[in-house]
Amino acid sequence: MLTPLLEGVDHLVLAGDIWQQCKLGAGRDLANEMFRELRELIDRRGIKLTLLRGNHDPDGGDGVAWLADRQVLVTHGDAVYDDATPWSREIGRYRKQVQAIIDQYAPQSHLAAACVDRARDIANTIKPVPLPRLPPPFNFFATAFWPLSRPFEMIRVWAGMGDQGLRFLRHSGEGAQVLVCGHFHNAGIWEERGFLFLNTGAFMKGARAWMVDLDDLKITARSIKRHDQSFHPGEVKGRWLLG
Ligand SMILES: [Mn+2]
Repeated sequence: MLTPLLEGVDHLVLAGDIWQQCKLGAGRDLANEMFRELRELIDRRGIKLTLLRGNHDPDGGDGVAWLADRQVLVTHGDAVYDDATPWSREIGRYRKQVQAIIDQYAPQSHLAAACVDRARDIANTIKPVPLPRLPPPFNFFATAFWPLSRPFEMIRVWAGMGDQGLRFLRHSGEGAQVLVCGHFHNAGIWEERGFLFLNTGAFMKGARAWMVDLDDLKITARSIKRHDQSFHPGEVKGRWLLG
């Protein structure tokens, strides 16, 4: 299904939160099989693969990829906020530990590499709190609305993450002009005074999935469209010349 997206690609960066299921109980075998298949597909085509880690798979992969002479910074996105996932169900329970991690990295917060390590440490600290087992649609409401601050945090971050991404790029981007990440499930383009933040959204119900093409001269953001049982590069959302 993903093959059409690999057309003409020589280096693929996957920005995290993709192999969590390989370690979880339910569906683990299928997830491992799919992940192996994906890597084979990429390998067979001679594509260089960079796997970045995300907050759901913090143990594997690098935290950042620098591209186009360090003009472009790619990272999962949980480094963008000091506390990584402010909407997380568990964050209230771990507030003290999370603050200690933030304080520990504060002197290096102007470095992207330190911010992604901070995000990894937070992801490894916060342990999932099991939800009560409820029949649908109650399970959805429990996921989305418990604790009660969660939907408000989600909306605050969802609405504010564009500006926050640009702040992160200016403060921690080490001179990069472009930040590409996912994590927030909100595909879009944010630009300010020569800085560009692209969010590729998410492959999940209710979210849009985008991809970003980079060549020697330009960077292109486009949607991903599904048809004929496979995913294809879609409409161009924006294109910029690199300096
Ligand atoms: Mn994430």
